[in-house]
Amino acid sequence: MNLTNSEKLYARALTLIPGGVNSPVRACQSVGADPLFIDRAQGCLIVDADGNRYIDYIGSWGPMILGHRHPAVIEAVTTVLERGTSFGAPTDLEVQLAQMVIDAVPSVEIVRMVNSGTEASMSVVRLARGITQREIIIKFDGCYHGHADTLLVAAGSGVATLGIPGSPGIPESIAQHTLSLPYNDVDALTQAMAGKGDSVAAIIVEPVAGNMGLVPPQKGFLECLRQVCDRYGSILIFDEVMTGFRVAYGGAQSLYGVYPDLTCFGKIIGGGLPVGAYGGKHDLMSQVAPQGSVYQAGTLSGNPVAMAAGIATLEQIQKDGFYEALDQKAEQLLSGLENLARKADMPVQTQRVGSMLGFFFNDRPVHNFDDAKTSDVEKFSAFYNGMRREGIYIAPSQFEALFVSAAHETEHIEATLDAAERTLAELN
Ligand code: HOZ
Repeated sequence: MNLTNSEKLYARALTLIPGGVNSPVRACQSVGADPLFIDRAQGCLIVDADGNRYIDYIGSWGPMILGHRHPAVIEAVTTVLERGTSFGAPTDLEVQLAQMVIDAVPSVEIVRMVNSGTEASMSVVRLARGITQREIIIKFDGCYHGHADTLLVAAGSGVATLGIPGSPGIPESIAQHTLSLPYNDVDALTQAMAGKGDSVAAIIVEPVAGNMGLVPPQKGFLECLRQVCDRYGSILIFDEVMTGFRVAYGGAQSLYGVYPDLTCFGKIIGGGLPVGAYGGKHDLMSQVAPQGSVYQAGTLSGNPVAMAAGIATLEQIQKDGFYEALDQKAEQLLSGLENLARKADMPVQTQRVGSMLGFFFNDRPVHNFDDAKTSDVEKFSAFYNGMRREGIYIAPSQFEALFVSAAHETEHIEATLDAAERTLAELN
């Protein structure tokens, strides 16, 4: 039997890399497929190692809001390469990106650059515990904040996709300080805070949940988080790794008008290179070393190549009308999918915040992780595989979001809807 290049690479990768991949979801295990190995991408198109072209709705899991290889990003990266790739010392570029993040995000007065979203959320949790001298962290079922020990409890994304409750290797003495509550459940939250609020260092939340599929906050949920944190002296952390600069230039906090004490960033601010960041009010962030005593460091933090890609990306997306145009494309896709599902008599739940979409094979509304888990994952697998055969590249998990980029044009969305129509017809 002739193997494809992706199959050959995967077979080799399996002998060299755990599970053949460097991040679990991309192994495509839960949809019963092998991963595609990617050769290159341009705009909203991604090309695998066998030369097959796909319309890409993963967008590197969020960063590629401009599409792949946007000329401004490529030029910025190429220019900075003439200066060097890493100095382990401050540069003008990190000052420039910090200024842009602070100007964009209402609650951020000062910001520290790191290398990933995981690093950002791990660092804010340490900071919150250091400031409050408390241990308990509240998170929400199905929210994913990276793979730091404290936060890998009842998590979304790969943990949800693989259907595992947590991870071996996290000592009970650490996990016991993390309390996970149902998303969008104001009663559970107020009750938990009434019992333990005085010991809660921080509440961390994805203001729009994007790691259990896409689940928007219901009216009053984010407001309630703010209220209980103020009442009990706990720190409110928004994990805007996905939503920052995605659902609006100022992130979900500017969209909903609820402002956290600390915010985590990643994805878009690196323009496709590895960047994370965390920031907030001066009085809290001044506790970070070397100004304060809460330690956090990194050789590649503020890396000039990554900073240049982030700056170039933010310069493009702050242009007038950028988000309006992007949201229109996402709405065209979402309403098209809704119509097709109705026509095919297929029960689906669709949700959208800006250019992030959720598409659940479920006949009931999805407001939290328990709801998301009642989705028909077998139907999703069949849909994923059908769409992939049609040349449409969506996340290989019911518990991830779809991302539309500025490079998706009407013709791409129409082609996607044609593919979805054929695929849904096959599912019936
Ligand atoms: N956990 C991320 C998605 N929510 C990244 C998955 C990957 O890169 O494979």
